[in-house]
Amino acid sequence: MGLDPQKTSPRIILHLDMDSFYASVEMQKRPEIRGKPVVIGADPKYGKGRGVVATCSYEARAFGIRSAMPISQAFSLCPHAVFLPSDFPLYARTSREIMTSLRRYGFPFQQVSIDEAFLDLSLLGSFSVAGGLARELKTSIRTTTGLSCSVGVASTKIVAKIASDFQKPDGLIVVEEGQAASFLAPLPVRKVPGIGKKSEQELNGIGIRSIGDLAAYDVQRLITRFGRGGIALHEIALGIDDGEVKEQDRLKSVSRETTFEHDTDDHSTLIAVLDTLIDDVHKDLIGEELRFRTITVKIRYEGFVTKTRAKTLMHSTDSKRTLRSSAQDLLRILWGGSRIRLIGLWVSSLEKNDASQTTLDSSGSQEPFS
Ligand code: DCP
Ligand code: MG
Repeated sequence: MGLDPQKTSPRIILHLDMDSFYASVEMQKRPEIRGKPVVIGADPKYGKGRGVVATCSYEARAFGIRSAMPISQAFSLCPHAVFLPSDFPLYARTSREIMTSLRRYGFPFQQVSIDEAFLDLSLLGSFSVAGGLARELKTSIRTTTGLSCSVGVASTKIVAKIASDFQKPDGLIVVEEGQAASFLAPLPVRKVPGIGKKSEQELNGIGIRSIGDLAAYDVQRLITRFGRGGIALHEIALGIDDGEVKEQDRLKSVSRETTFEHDTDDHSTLIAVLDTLIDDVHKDLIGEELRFRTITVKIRYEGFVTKTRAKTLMHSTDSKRTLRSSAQDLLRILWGGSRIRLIGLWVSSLEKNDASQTTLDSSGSQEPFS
């Protein structure tokens, strides 16, 4: 059997997503916290801490703790959980190790976040062979890193992503071509990537609860309601999506964003969360040995209106002080005092650091809390 794809061969896309990634890396490093509720994020300060949960172990999820929840709420849900700050350089190193091992298989590869990636396995020609490779990948990642992941295999990227999420943790779901619509139909619309709480409510409001309801809904009425996005929604529900697996330039930008569980206009919360984003982005930069020249702040208001503002420096730097003052300036310029749903920070125009260029204030050593 040759590996040449025939015209009739199905597309076979694999999506892999690490389970409770930061928390699992910490549990791997510290055997004494395995099996416990572990929460990664801001310091809870016995319930008075600001900032949010980055992620938590599945044991912590049993208490209702979730990513992006205020850390104070996580503390009240489970005060005896193990609370740990993020160690980005460690997660970035682990991620690089996993992504390098996935790349080595030689299939078209696209990393989409620190812990998830797509592979285009169409050349394998069959879903059962692809399922076998998926099992092999999972075993290999577990052997080399001790971590578990969940994998979805399907004929489109979106269905593969929904499938990888279907049986977390340590899941493996293969949705063969032709089964996508029936796999999707019973799932709540919220499972579609990009459908958040607000869109879910709006869809529920017109009687659409499951992806099957969405597939059966009159497309013209969806267009009237959601504009061109209505067509895309309808196609996703039918399992139609021709998005390709594209290799991306990992060095284009480093970013972080936080969605608030409840929209907020509290200035000190915004500053505290921006500070966490600054810390996280900066740790990533240092971990990756990168300097930046452009800083961008993004805010999303209630109702999905999103604004961004960027600043480009004369020279590249890895200075945390410069990152903080620029980000705070940009937030000041952008924010009109209204309630905010999401805040994001990214740096771009990146270049590899060269030790001789390190600026005096770049290591953060003069900053007591960095
Ligand atoms: N992350 C974060 N803040 C968020 C969401 C995620 O800092 N609001 C970080 C921590 C996660 C990592 O990104 O470990 C990967 O995000 P995932 O959405 O894949 O979440 P997890 O891997 O933690 O859990 P899951 O098992 O649900 O994939
Ligand atoms: Mg994950």
